[in-house]
Amino acid sequence: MNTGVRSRDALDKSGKQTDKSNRRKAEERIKGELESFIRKLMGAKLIDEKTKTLTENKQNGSIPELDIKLDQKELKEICLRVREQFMLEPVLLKLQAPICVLGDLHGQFLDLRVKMMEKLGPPPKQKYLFLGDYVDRGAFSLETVTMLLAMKVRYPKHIYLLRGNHETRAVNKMYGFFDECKRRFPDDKKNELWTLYQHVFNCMPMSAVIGEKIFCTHGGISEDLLSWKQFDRINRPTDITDLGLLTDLVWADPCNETKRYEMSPRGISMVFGQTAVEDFFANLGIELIVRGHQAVQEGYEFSADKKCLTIFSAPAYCGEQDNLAGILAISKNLECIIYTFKGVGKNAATITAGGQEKDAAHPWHILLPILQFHQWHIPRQM
Ligand SMILES: [Mn+2]
Repeated sequence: MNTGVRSRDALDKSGKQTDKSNRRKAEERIKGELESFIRKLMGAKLIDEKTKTLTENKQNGSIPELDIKLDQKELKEICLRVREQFMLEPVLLKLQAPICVLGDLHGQFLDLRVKMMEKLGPPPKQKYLFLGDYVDRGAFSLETVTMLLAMKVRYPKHIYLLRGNHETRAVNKMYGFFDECKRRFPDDKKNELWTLYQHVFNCMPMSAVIGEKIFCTHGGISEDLLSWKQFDRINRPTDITDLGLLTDLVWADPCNETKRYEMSPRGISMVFGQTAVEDFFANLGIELIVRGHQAVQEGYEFSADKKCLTIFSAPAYCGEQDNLAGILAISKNLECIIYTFKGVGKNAATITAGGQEKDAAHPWHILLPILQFHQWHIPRQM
């Protein structure tokens, strides 16, 4: 026997073992870091006494602040990791219920966290699908999108994030996210952080099918979408331009005055009517479309003879409207329940004014009751 070879074998083996255990240690460390990042955000509070009792939205030129600091390095690490995670998943997700579906959030971080996550339970307690539009308009785009991205890396099977039209370079440069990154990281002269988020957005999945019956996307259906196989031909990373399938998936709206498809008054993409929806259902075996993209007063709204449901999850949108937020909970047998919530802002002020001194630091906790309850069944074909 050649002892030299044998000892080399032994070395290789123990080398591999060390590799494995190092990798395991590194994975555990990353998990721990992600969990502490999520904990930090789940515990964040507003620091400005004035804004706390008003609303988390920008008001009279004052921008509210949280009592936590975001570390640029940490954000970058989460972006790089979640980008890999998105690339491991298909562009069209196939998901199973039970699952909670949320629509547009638009940087309303406290509404998301306090009214929704704390009520329903964060992942992995609950499985979530988000329909996009995490950033822009609200004061906390960075917290909103990054908390969800961190949850995606840590609990990839319990949270799924679709892309909205605001998860595109051209849109979030204009409507708040770019300015927020600049304001909060003024030393980042080349906008590296903002650019890195665009790389993440360019890898996000576009749509999902739940239980083979419920089609979920940010905007709507497309005249060009005739087969699921089309999703396999979408190569990521990709930006979204102003024409075609990807554009419709994040920009289209339902319209009760239209039968099939017509040009959208938005000046981009199309509106779709009931016949278009029925053709889509017949062609692809779908029984319900769930989408976000429009600020609806009750937090949810049906169109196309209840075949299309809009879910909007930013209550008191921009601090200017008094709309409710909606959440769709889908049970294992595809029973759908819509919950609606008020925001943490103006209503919280009313309650604290009523003398709830003890809860003043968290005025929203006492405003949790479900305001409305709706339930209907999707007719399942046997
Ligand atoms: Mn939108």
